[in-house]
Amino acid sequence: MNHPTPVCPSRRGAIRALGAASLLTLGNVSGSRTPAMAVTGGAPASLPSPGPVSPDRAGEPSEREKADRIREEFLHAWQGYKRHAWGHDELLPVTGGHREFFADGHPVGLSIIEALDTHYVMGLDDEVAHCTKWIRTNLDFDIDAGFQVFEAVIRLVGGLVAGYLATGERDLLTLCTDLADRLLPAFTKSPTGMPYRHVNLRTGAVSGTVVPLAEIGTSILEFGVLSDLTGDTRYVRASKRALTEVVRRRSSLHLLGTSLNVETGAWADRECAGVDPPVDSFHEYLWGGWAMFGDEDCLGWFRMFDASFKQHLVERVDGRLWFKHVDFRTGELLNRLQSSLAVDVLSVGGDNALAADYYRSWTAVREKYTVIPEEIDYSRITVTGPGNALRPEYANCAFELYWHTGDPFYRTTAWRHFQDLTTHHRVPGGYTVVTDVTQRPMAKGDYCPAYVFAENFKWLYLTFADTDRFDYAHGYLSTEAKILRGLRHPS
Ligand code: DMJ
Repeated sequence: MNHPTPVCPSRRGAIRALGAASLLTLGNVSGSRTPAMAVTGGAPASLPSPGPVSPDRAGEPSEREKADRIREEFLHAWQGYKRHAWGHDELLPVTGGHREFFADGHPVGLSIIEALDTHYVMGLDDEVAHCTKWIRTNLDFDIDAGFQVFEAVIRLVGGLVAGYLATGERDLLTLCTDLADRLLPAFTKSPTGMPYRHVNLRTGAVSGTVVPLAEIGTSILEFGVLSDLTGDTRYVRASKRALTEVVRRRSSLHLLGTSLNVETGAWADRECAGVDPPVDSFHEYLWGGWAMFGDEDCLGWFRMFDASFKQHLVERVDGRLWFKHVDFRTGELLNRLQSSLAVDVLSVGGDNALAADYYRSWTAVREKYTVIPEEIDYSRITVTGPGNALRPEYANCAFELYWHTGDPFYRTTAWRHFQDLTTHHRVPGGYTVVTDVTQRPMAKGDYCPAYVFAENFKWLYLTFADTDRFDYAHGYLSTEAKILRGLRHPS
């Protein structure tokens, strides 16, 4: 990767792995994310130091002012949640309603948990206190309902761990451990060790035997940190076994299908989705296993798939980089669909020209449609999924590439993205999804996914703020933007 404007000469490769989400329908928000499939770094990842705040240009807010604007808009979204949906999982910002994400009738305050470390890095200490009080008073995972394991790990386990790291509140860690213990049967009851899709938090009953790879293999960061904090290795061992079982089922091309039957271990399809959901964050967490815990197996696997992606999936159309879908056994082309959730396929493994190229491909899509649609056919950049479920991946990618390279292009495009976000997703009650980016005015839906409080505004804020609450040199964030390493507590 080029380093056009290195902010800090000591910067070197290695940024955290990234993620992306799976379901492409609005309001159905499961998923995982995508890694940069190129490795150059040898050591565990670290974020480079922040650069100096750039001077004002004529008519342009300073970087600090931009960070403040982003925080204001985060608070606009948050006030909507507090006003209309407090204690429920998610806000319906147009009608002022709410919905539960995991199980009807069983709120777990998902948006509150998602927001914890965002409040902290933004210096919103009263909100942190308000949230932790609600959690201490109300949260109880003894719930007789099936929870989706992947989502519970990245959002709830990750959120509580990050909240604990931000606040030091033991209750958060205790609740997190209780939840993880309730999720473990999904792994331990499986004959292969690859987790079932759902587990009943009270009874431990499991269900969902055909599981996409992102849902099988996106837990080593959260469970690994939990094992480190508690000294209980059951969590990280469960995650590592699941990864191992997937990797050993690769084809002779060193490619993977999309979903496995976790009881029989058989592939459920022949499609290699590559960097797209619902596989994406499986690869991201291979890098994460190395970057956070120094796991050499994870690094080797990441490199193996990286090489295979470059050999079998990469293609360029009109100079733009994309990743095609192929039969994972033969390499035969299946389609040229690409999910916007893959936009943060970037520099997980260090300097990576592919990561920068891919961001530029999606920047071209953003420039064409203003708001990036959920899915395109990249052969002619036509829209196949017209909505945008307030996706955070473009901002995620801009943050990573900015701190990786210091190239002001990423701040410029991130700011443009933020402005479009406020233009097209903002409503009086907060922020909401767009259902068709090709219409003018854009058609809006009525839904604010909880990940908005974890991701969109945090990525943008960290891109412009030079906060002393985050260690830009060593920080590491999960696929759900949970800060699992690098929260600082300046006196
Ligand atoms: C979030 O839950 C996370 O980013 C996850 O990895 C994928 N899907 C959504 C965002 O689109």
